[in-house]
Amino acid sequence: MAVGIFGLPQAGKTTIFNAATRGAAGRSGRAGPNLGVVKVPDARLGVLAEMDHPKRIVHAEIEYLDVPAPAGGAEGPKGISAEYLNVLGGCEALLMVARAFSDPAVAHVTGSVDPYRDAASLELELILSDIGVLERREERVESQLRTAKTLDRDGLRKEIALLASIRESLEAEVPVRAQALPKEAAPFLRNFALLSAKPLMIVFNIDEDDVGRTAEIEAEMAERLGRPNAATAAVSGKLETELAEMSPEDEAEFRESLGAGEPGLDRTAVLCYGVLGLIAFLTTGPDETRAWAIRDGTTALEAAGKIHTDIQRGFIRAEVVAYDDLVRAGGLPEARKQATLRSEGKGYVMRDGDVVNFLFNV
Ligand SMILES: Nc1nc2c(ncn2[C@@H]2O[C@H](COP(=O)(O)OP(=O)(O)O)[C@@H](O)[C@H]2O)c(=O)[nH]1
Ligand SMILES: [Mg+2]
Repeated sequence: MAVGIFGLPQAGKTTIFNAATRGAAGRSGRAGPNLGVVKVPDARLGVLAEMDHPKRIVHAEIEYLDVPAPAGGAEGPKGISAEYLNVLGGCEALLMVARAFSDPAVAHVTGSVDPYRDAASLELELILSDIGVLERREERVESQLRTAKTLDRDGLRKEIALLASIRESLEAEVPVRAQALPKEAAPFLRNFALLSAKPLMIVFNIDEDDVGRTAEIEAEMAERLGRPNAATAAVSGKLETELAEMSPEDEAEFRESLGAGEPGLDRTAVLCYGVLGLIAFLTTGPDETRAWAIRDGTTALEAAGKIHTDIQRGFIRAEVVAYDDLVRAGGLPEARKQATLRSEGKGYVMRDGDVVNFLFNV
């Protein structure tokens, strides 16, 4: 589940990536995109662990890819490099970083601090890249149509009409993720890896001094940038870097003294999870308490396969209790007594926070 980070040069992409992954870019020591793994915070794991005292707690994870911006050309600075277009195309979601910090010591590539302007131009870059992809495909299909057998013509004409309608909406600056598209569009969209179709997370890299105003900044972002399949957050890259270098105890204390509230990067990871359409089911026992990321809509049988193919193959049934019910009961035996522990079959659609024990036989 990779999230591709993009944005203008000097916006703080690598800074935020490093703070989130605790320095993965520094360790990789190579040019090109940096890859790092981030734990998705989940307070429920700690609560379950207090019941079971497991040997370890395992969080769900997301991968971040820090993709360098191009050096800049005649048309001015850009956020998406042709060189790494396929890298972003391969990601399941995109995370845009826009500069909102004012530090005069860091040159601003667009001349002044205006994250809303930069976010709009970056969104336009995604759209223009997609228009290019669609135009090239339309040309190809039109030339196929000229030589196609009568039988194949209908399908090709339908494809051209679909491509043209997506392109026209893009020309009106509606990203694919916000377009209402027919079901038939899904396989085409998967093939083309259109960037504006991907869930988008917009992060403003704010001044350290503005951290106390995070909620206010985020409210404005949500109002001005909030759209279907898009989420917004404000984070101070510089502050998060300093905090990432501290021990967890010092970090907690320092955050409290700043009134910094919940860590911005934790919030970002949780929001990424949300825009990706992911939920978590939980397993717990003496060995480990663990969160497993699944797409919303995943069945019990598919969820079992996440843990192990044997559990999927030998699936008998799933014992399921909602996290809240389990906590209220105080433990699995009590939940069983209160009959909040249910027995579910293969086709059960998993819900976020289901605590599950799969019964299987191989
Ligand atoms: N004052 C301040 N400087 C920052 C912040 N984030 C990044 N920088 C600085 O801006 C420069 C560019 O940051 P970098 O993360 O390399 O940007 P990238 O090109 O988007 O990867 C570096 O000198 C960083 O130290 C921030 O939140 N506050
Ligand atoms: Mg960088």
